[in-house]
Amino acid sequence: MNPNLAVAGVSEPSGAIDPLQSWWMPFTHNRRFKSKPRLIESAAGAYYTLTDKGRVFDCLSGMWCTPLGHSHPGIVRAVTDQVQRLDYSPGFQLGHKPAFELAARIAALAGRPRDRVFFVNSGSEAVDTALKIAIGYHRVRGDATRTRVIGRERGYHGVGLGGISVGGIGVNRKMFASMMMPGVDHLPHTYSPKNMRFSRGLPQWGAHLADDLERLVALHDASTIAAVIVEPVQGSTGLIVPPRGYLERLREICSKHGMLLIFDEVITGFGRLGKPFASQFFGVQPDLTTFAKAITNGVVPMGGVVARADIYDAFMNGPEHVIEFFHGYTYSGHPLAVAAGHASIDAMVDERLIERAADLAGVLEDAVHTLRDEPHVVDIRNIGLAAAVELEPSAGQPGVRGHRAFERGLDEGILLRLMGDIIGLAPPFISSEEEVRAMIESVRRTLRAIAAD
Ligand code: PXG
Repeated sequence: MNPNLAVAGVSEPSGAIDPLQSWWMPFTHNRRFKSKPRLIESAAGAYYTLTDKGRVFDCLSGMWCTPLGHSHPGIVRAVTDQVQRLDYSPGFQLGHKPAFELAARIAALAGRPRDRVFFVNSGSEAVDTALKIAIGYHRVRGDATRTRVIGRERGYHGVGLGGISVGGIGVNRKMFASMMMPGVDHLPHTYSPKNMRFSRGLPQWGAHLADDLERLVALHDASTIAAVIVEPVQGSTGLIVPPRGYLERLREICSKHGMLLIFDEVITGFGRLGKPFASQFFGVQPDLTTFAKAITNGVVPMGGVVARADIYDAFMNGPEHVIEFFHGYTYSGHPLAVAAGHASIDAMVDERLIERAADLAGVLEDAVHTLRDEPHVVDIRNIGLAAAVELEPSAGQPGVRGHRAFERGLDEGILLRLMGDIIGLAPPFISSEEEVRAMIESVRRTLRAIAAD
């Protein structure tokens, strides 16, 4: 047994159980990881410290969660104070004031102060909650045949049963085909290398792909469709940036046919595009918005759904003694998450970090596109403070080149997030311009090194 991993107080004979084996890790090649573990010791600001590699720059802000940097003092203080005052508070039939205030602040930040916020604990729960709100909304208005939801190919909406049904990633779905929500259909994804390789920001080509929604309406009839769910920018499948005009067109078609538009803003929410929400960046207002991750800077799990005020109102028509929406989680509005949420918004506002993300976006765009002629690079795309560098897969071995880049990146002082052979970059908002440029130079050295190996 690795002594560093020993579970304190467990009196197993030495070597009987290696705790490394005990955790069945999420979205991980468990055997590969356990044969060569990568362990994180600590984090501060824009850096992690790994057990055997030292300090590395956090190129994806902790899976998009930690734009304000690790151990932000304001958040640490807020959570520490809160745990001493009120550590847990039931959220059914009771509430604590800061949770209501956080809901109001989030709606205000979204530029829609009358909207309502339903709290959950993760992006997956936010998506399943939004789907229930959408279907429930039509039902309470007497439009109960509207039960279908339209998702999109290459969409990632978490791993709940609703989320994988509307999601468009084959490997996340095939094992669970029998558990899928019925009646779901998918729009085509918008990625077309031929028409948009090396675009800076929004690709010019592809708005017409939104018209496929009219085809699905003709096929299923609008009277059977409750909602359309998309990520404004598809994150997990390699930062697929929407074509100019595409989201506007989806909005038009949804409004025309009485279908709700859901934006899954789990990664774009709270500043990644240089505006609080992607809906503000694009000037396209959805009816429901999911969020998670950066609301608490990743410190305590939290997610939620922002719902248009009249959607909430539609649920409020029944008798007052009846619960209007039979849905919720033990930890909805958890006091520690709420405290972290307030402190994160305080930091974003006081330190002007969303504006800073907007400023850094141009630095990242200019720097990342200089990688165009580096070995194996087949595309580069960017939006806001996020970018992707797509590598040509090794013949017959998808993902292998990406993994080599990950490993080599650690030697270059960067913790990369690889989505197969696509390098995702979304540095913390607190990064300096020099750190963003240095990150790209480290990626360059990494690409050259793996090409020379
Ligand atoms: N919706 C979207 C758009 C997401 O990106 C989820 C829902 C699910 O959130 P939870 O909290 O249930 O995991 C996500 C999660 C990556 C990466 O590397 C992205 C996610 C998770 C982990 C890694 O891009 N997105």
